[in-house]
Amino acid sequence: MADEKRKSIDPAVLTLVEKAAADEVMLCWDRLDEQSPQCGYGIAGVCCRNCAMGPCQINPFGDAPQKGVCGVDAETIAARNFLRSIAAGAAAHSDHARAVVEAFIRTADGEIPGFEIKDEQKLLSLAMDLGVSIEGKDTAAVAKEVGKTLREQFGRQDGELAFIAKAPIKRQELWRAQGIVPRGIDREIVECMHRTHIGVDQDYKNLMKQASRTALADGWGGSMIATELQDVLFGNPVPIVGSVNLGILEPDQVNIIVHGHEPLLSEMVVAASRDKELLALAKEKGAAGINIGGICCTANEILMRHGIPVAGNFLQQEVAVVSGAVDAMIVDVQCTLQSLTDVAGCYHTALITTNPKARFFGARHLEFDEANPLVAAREIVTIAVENFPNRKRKVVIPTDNKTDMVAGFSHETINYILGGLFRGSYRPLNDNIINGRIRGIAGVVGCNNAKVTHDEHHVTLVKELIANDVLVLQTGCSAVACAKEGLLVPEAATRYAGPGLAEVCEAVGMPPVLHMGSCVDNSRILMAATAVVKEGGLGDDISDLPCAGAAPEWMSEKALSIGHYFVASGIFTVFGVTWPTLGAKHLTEYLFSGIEEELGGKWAFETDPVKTARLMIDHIDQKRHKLGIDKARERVLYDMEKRRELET
Ligand code: BF8
Repeated sequence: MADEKRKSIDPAVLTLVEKAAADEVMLCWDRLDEQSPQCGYGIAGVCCRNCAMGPCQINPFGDAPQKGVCGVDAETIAARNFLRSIAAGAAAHSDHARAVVEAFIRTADGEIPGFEIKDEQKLLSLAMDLGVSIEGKDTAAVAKEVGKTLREQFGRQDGELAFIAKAPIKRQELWRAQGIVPRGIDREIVECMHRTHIGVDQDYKNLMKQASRTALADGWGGSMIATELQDVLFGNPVPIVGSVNLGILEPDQVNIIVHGHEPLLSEMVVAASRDKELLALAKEKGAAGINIGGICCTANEILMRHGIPVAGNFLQQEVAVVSGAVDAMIVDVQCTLQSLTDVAGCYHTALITTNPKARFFGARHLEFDEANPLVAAREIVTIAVENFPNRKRKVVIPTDNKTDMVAGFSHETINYILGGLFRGSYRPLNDNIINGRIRGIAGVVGCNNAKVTHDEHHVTLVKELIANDVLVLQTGCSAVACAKEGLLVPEAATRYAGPGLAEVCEAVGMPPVLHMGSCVDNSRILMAATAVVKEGGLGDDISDLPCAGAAPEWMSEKALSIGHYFVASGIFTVFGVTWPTLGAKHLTEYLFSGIEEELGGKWAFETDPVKTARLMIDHIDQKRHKLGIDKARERVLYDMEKRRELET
């Protein structure tokens, strides 16, 4: 990119991009330049390399070739590729969930020192959801049975995943009628791989049915299991103030960045960083203290539960190291760039991998032993502390770039904030949607992508939505982008929100943009939507709600799985940057339109964030019209009688 400013809207990133250039360090934007122009067949989703007669490519402009060696056409190739991506995304979330379940069972067995059941209330409600009897059992026994029941969800061969029953009844019936209720998490993922092998499923609509079933196994399966059990283990999040961006790095302290997705080790690293002996060691090495910061979803997890600052989102991982102030970066799984080894090699940063599933050639590997997590965490912190005196290049910390934010809005917390401690309820939210102060709800989630200006699309889209009275729920890197812009504090309501949304936010003291956690926590958005349906007055299915979803800077296969479980749950979902089936006309038309008749939700693709907001708002308005609440947008104070009228 010729214009450096096109790389990011974040001044902290631009400062360090400049430093990287001066230090002759290559970043992802440089590699994108090297890779450009990228393969058009790959971009359009019509390259097949599923057998050794290929790779075969179909000309998306209708000229030859139109068939692969086996006779496959563009529709089948793109549908298979799309399905394989969803399988990979669902696998990533669900394998994370498996690790959580295993740690949960071991915690219940008392095998992991330092871990305990922090939220007994949530454990009991989980037990009730799963039909686990609590009669005469202590917490550990209930936890063990809950853990085992959830572990079985992975290997089930038939029946229905347990959390399907949490969805609105009408949605469950629709899934059954469509034959897309997931049976077992692993089974659905394996079936994706089978169906996409050469010579198996050749019907794009049938392939999309499996896409829906697998994505649902993620959203209402793996991701939901991870969220629920992490809440029980580490505590259900409640609103907490934190700070965000690279200005959180401290020049005179040992800086440790935890990066990745599994909060198990990071929880212990946080504990170790407060250890008196290690703090004394830090002092001995000339440091004023030990500072922990997070990147990617691990950041969201430890922010929500401990208020640990967030250093940045996906595209900030390299530049964090370029600051020269990161003494150790600890990575586990997902969204960790292989280039970190090269970048860390240019500075003094110790790059430490911790998960046997994700080792980096050239990085130090320190396996996280669950049986003794504090030992591994102490070792990691010690490495960082001892590395502090080795800072060899100029340290540049964009100290001005640090913003306050509020995180930790679980769907239970929204209930409490809006309804009050003794009458927790979604009623006030529903009422404010019905009376038009809140026009609708949007889930804006997902990644950064080096192909578009970092954070710009998230921030522009979310500002546009809240200005139009749409309450925004966020997770993942999107939440971090908007937090840096100052949208995740209550004051943002007065500054950026439309009058109706601002009025509601000011009345309850909440931001117009609610941080709901990491990417597995998109399951919280499903639960919030379900709670709104169950509260009544806004239809009887998620697809009736004035709501929409978006991932304007997506890049990962996990994002595709999330998007598809939003669609299969009845939500209109818009993705930006690029769309992976554009070379297959019929499949694309089906995903953008025909699928709505079956699922009540559909996809859209739009690269302009303002137009994306318009699509979402139009959809919200259509749903309001169908519910007969579109007229309620004039601001009127309703008495109880009028309110009852609206609900009938
Ligand atoms: O799972 S939003 S870049 S960090 S994939 Fe990755 Fe995308 Fe960020 Fe978390 Ni989610």
